[in-house]
Amino acid sequence: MTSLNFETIFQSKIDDETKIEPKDWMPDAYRKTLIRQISQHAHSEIVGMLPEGNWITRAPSLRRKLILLAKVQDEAGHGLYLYSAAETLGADRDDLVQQLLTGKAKYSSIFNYPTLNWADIGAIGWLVDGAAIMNQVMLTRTSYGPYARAMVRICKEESFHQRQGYEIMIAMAKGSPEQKAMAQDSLNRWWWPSLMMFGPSDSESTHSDQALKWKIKRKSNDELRQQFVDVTVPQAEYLGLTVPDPALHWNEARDHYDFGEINWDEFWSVVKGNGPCNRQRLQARVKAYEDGAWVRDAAIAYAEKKEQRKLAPEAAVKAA
Ligand code: BYC
Repeated sequence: MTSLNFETIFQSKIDDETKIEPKDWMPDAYRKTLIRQISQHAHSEIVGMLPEGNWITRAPSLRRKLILLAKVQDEAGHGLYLYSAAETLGADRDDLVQQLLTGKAKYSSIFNYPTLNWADIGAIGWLVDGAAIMNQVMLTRTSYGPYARAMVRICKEESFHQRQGYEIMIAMAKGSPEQKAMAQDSLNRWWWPSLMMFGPSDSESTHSDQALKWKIKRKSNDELRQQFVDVTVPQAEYLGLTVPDPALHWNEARDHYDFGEINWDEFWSVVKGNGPCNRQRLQARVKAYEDGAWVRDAAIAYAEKKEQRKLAPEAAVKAA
């Protein structure tokens, strides 16, 4: 069969909503795009543990500590499913990790902002996980089977994360005036970076057109961002908090909120490594990798020993 025929079969599967599976033929560029996006997504989950991990020891009660610990552990699990999904495309996990540690790989801009107080943990769950779900629900229908299936479980956990964040925000916003002021301050700091999570505007997005044709993405960056604003503004109103955007207003004709211009210079500066915490985040990951070397060595030594034991009876039979 010619590669043209393979390409036709591939595209007809996409058109018919049949998932592409690891052993199916796929264009190199499709494979490359998926490895790029899935590995960036995995790195985001892993680096995303850091801002919240910072608050596990300082959570205000045992209940809050247990919930936060479970959430941060979930993010590690998401990272692992996603690295596994990238491996089904032939990517080498060690290579992907090295790309993260050397600063070559991207991860979500949002995790380069600091968590200054407990209200930030509420704002992350509410806004960051809220934005992540908006994007990931779409990805449960992505055309690559292993990625779509990983997203189903991840979305269930993310929806618990979003609710735990919103519950913290309710407690803070309905608490003392000082607590309400903390909640407002964290909304002020996290609102715009959360909108940036959806990526550049459609006119600036390099990968969107092709990703939409291949049904890797099912909605554009701007569509998802609008959906997020529409869902989140009433939630802020319920909390009695003000979204920090003077241009925000309901547009009757469009049936959507209009909102102000994102500071794209800030977005690209953070993406290029110059956000408030980029260096700190990479240093933390490098340290974790180095500190974990003995665990990897021990796991490899154990696997080799187990393999040798399995082979030993066979060797004994041969020798007899
Ligand atoms: N930050 O052509 P575009 C979570 C890059 S974590 C940094 O629109 P695409 C959580 C983009 O990579 C959830 N870089 O790209 C964890 C590209 O660069 P390259 C994270 C960004 O891929 C812990 C360039 O800009 N979710 O839930 O079509 C605690 C041009 O962009 C960003 C995912 O990763 C950004 N925000 O669309 C709490 C979802 N945006 O590769 C929560 C999976 C764009 O050409 N990813 N760039 O060098 C996606 O859906 C898509 O990759 C994006 C971007 C919508 C993010």
